[in-house]
Amino acid sequence: MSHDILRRAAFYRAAARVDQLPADRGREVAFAGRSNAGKSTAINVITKRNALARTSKTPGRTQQIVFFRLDEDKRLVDLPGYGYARVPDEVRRSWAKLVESYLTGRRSLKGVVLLTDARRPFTELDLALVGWCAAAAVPVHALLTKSDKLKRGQAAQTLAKAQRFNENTDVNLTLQLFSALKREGVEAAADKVCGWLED
Ligand SMILES: Nc1nc2c(ncn2[C@@H]2O[C@H](COP(=O)(O)OP(=O)(O)OP(=O)(O)O)[C@@H](O)[C@H]2O)c(=O)[nH]1
Ligand SMILES: [Mg+2]
Repeated sequence: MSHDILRRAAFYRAAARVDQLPADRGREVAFAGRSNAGKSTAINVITKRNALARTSKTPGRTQQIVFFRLDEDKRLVDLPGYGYARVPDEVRRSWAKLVESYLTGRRSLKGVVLLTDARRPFTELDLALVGWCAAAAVPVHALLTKSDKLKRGQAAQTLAKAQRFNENTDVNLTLQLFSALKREGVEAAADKVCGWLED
């Protein structure tokens, strides 16, 4: 599958409130996950545009939904991270409101890429997010990320365990190992994203 369209990504807009979202038409794919899981890094390696999405060593910084435009009616979306302990309750509540209403009310949203750390995948908040997606009938593709931090055998075990876990839930999500650092699984992830964008 050609991934050319991903290379055209350019910053489009940021929204801190639902009324700031761009027009809900065309097709978009969103990246979600805990703070520091590697959402922005994944967007950069998948688009092969190194400085596109801002990455940081300080988790919990981005509290906005950031839109990248691919063409007239296709977009990638960087969702604000969650699960960062040192965030005031008020910020946490406004995060939940923004992300839940985006996920459940967005007609152009065709799929969510969920970044979850391969060393401790599927935290409670990850599962809450998967639940919102399931309620909205939005498919989820999980990237078990930072797989470079695991030995090969451990990574394979983690994947198998996550697959078994997935078979025992009613939400159906697909999953794979991913490492932005070692460029593992980048093509497979880009295939998934392009498939959703093209339908
Ligand atoms: N080892 C390793 N580190 C990674 C990988 N992907 C991202 N990181 C690092 O993880 C940190 C966080 O990455 P970001 O892409 O900024 O994470 P984020 O999910 O966008 O974080 P927020 O915007 O705060 O929610 C950075 O220091 C990255 O360099 C990976 O595959 N392997
Ligand atoms: Mg980020």
